[in-house]
Amino acid sequence: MTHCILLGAPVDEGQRRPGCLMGPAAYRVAGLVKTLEALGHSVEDRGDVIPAAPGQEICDNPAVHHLPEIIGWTKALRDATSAALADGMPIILGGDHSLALGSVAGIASHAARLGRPQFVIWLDAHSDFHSLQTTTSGNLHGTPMAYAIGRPGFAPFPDFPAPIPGENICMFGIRSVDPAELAAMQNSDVTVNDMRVLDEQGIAAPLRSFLDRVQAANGLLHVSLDVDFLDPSIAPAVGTTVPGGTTFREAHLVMELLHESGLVSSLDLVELNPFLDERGRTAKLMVDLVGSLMGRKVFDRPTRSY
Ligand code: NNH
Ligand code: MN
Ligand code: MN
Ligand code: MN
Repeated sequence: MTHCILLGAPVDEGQRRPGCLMGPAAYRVAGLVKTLEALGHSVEDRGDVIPAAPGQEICDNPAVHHLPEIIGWTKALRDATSAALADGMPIILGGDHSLALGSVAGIASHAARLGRPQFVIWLDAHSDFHSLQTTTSGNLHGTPMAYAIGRPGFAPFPDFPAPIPGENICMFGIRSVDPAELAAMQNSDVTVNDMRVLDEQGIAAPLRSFLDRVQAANGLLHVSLDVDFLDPSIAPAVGTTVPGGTTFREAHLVMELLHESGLVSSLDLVELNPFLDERGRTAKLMVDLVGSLMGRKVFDRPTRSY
């Protein structure tokens, strides 16, 4: 059984649709603690992280907004996440995806301390691969993967502790990539399972081949789940809806396979905007997906030997 550590990350400044700051409260209201406890896990809710005081950081791309605030969140979430990893499995309750600038930094520094390779599975409609120079929206939720891989162009941020090699990063659900992100990704070893791959091969085969690699490397695995990974027809509570997302069963299957792998060591839940929800259905779906990730199933199956 797992000791789950909840870290609220009410980050709203990484995009322009106010409401993600209500995400941590919505997960608590939707029964996240009960769901985890019913599966036999222990839960410690450390409350909402307090961001570090914003400094005077600037960058030369005028589109970028709320840079000092996001740097403040990055430092605080990095430290809170890496501290939590010493005691259990952090579950970061977002908050927009810019929170992953901090959570993934904390996770990478913990892995470096242990001397184990860090892997990341990015479940998202978007690749979030912009540097501060290439973002045209200026929304910093579009940047955490580029920071984690060690792309140049993050000078005002603290140095990323131990950049994650591209071959340790695998994306699923991708269907909206800006030209500058595409160029940078094509220059990297990141595995991009876009929706076309999932249409043709299903989600299980590419996921299993990635999990086999994590297992073979004795890696730690961080899961970053963006609400817009899901099709907006089942998950409307997100500012950046993109049609053609994953179905209810595809999403649960990912979570079930991740559970069976036994490899997951940390989780981000990001981009939930409860102000855009319909009677809490998106919050509840996200909590149910965490249930599948943490072992809820209808039938017991022999665990695949990863
Ligand atoms: N690529 C776009 C941008 O940088 C969209 C990013 N939006 C997201 N990412 N929701 O997950 O603005
Ligand atoms: Mn995202
Ligand atoms: Mn997204
Ligand atoms: Mn988004």
